[in-house]
Amino acid sequence: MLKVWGRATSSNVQCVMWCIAELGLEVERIDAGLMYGVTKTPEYLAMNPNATIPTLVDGDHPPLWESGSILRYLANNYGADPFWPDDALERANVDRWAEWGKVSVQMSFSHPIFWKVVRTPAAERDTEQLQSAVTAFEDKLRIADQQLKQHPWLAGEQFTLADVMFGHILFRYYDIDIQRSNQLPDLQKYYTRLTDLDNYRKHVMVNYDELRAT
Ligand SMILES: N[C@@H](CCC(=O)N[C@@H](CS)C(=O)NCC(=O)O)C(=O)O
Repeated sequence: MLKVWGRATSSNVQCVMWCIAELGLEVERIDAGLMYGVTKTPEYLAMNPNATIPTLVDGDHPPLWESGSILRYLANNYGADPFWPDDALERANVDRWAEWGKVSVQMSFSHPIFWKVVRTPAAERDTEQLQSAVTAFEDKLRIADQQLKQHPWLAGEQFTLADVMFGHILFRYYDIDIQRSNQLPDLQKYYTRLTDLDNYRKHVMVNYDELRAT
């Protein structure tokens, strides 16, 4: 049985929970982080010295942290071709898009945009800085839009780990109160396709009011 520590409103927890659901595995999720506490207790720090979420424990194995490494562990241990291809080159193709989504794309969204809009009181927002962060983020999304013009899924013809590691960011991008580009038509269609997936709706399209600045 898998155990995941982390609140349902954490995007890093969401991609792990979505992946677990896509792999059809059973999991228990334990609320932790921010208002839920837990992460600074000695017991938690013994599992994850970073005091961050998510942390995953699979049965009797040692705890894992860093969502990217958790996702690759899940795919390696429980995933199958084509979600996580057997062939090294095909896997590397999926992995480059997965890494790109989880690192390059997420980093230019979570703190510079989502955090600034949702966690910062309106009076303290720097509109100009926010708009330039959105422009830089959309420059990255344009790369996905071009790829999705030619293929239904991010790494090609099949739904893969890359869609989980990239796609989980899109709910918040399309949901928050920002001025979005209307020049990403294939990304928009892809997002609509993601919202048709039960597991995406359940684990990613999660209300994040508890994160809002008061
Ligand atoms: N690189 C780490 C980042 C982990 C991280 O910063 N998680 C955030 C939540 S998305 C966190 O722990 N925030 C503090 C908290 O919720 O208490 C990963 O991908 O797992």
